[in-house]
Amino acid sequence: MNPANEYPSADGLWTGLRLATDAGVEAAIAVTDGMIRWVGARDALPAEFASLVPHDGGGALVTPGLVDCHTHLVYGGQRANEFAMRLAGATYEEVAKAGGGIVSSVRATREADEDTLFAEAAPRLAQLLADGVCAIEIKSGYGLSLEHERKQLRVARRLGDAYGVTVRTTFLGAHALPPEYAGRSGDYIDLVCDQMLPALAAEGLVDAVDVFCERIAFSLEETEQVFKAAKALGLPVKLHAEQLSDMGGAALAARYGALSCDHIEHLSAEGIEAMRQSGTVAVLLPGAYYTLRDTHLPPIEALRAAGVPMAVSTDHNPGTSPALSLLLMMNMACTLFRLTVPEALAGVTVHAARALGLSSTHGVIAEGMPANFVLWNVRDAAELAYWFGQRPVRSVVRRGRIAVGAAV
Ligand code: DI6
Ligand code: FE
Repeated sequence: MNPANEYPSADGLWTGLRLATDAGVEAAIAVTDGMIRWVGARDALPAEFASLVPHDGGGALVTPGLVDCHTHLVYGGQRANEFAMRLAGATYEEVAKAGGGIVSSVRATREADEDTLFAEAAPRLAQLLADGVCAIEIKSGYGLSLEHERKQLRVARRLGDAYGVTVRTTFLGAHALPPEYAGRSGDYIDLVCDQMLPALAAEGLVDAVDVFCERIAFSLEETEQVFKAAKALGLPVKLHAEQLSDMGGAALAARYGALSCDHIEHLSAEGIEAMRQSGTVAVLLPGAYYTLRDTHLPPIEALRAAGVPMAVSTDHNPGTSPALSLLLMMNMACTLFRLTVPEALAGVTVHAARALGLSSTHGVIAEGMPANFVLWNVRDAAELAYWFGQRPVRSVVRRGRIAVGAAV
């Protein structure tokens, strides 16, 4: 299956557009060889682009292609049973301690072969893409052995090829302690650092390295050991930091120049200052906050005051965020976290791209960048966050191809 082969070229002159930043003026975008050659007010279009094949945007609002910068999209099975347990009163930590949680997805992922994992993840990816996603991060972390982590990362790469979407793979071998290492956390981290990560990096399967730094996962010292191994291989790091408690993970990650710190409900003032200094993106994950019925808000006002860029992502995973709509996450980021609409839009575009090290190719509509943009059937950019359960996509141009919507 390779749907990307079917997408028509987006080369040509796109007119009848309104930019979210300047919606009162008709805008145009010139695309050749899949690249944006020019963007601006239609009236100012250079003559050299006037004869390109026309694409009529019909007055649509246009935004950069969305970027989902934190997902655990590839896994076996699902965990609706835990949803029921939580409804009956169990907490996430209690579910994990009862043998559920991440480890139950590890069992199902290990049992599934590569084709099965691909077939299960593909419709989930298709849902996200239908919302205008043009780049996505996919983490490993449900294999927890070289063989099974490799399987997940290979599926992530295959999904990118099949759907013509930019996929950044993140190695999250330090997600949970596999059952066969019970009581031997140090030995497992040695395996992650000395064998799994170097082997998978050598196979070109790792774009970044992540750790779940938490009471129910790995300590600060273990996190630093993984970061050192990543740095030795020249790989950028990111961190699941301060989700359930303040472990000091964000400050550590910032010392290693992390691309992002994610979750951060319990982020301290020191953590914010360290992230500000290192230019680390704060990735907000309202789907997990909502699912876990968390009440401890991330320190949005302090992040805003410090000028730390805030991204918004689905955190799609079978346990704490079975979310398949980045637009819904924009809504939740506004409603639950009190982001403004422009902040939420920047959170799923320019800042999300930065959280993946993709600032030169994604997150903005600019000359010289690959054509990744979305046409929306809305009057006002606020509608992208206002509706929920609505998908006002008119067309998605992804990697220079019209991936969603009729050719116009
Ligand atoms: N934080 C999360 O949100 C996911 N992993 C993590 O470290 C949850 C993963 C799961 O419950 O399966
Ligand atoms: Fe996560």
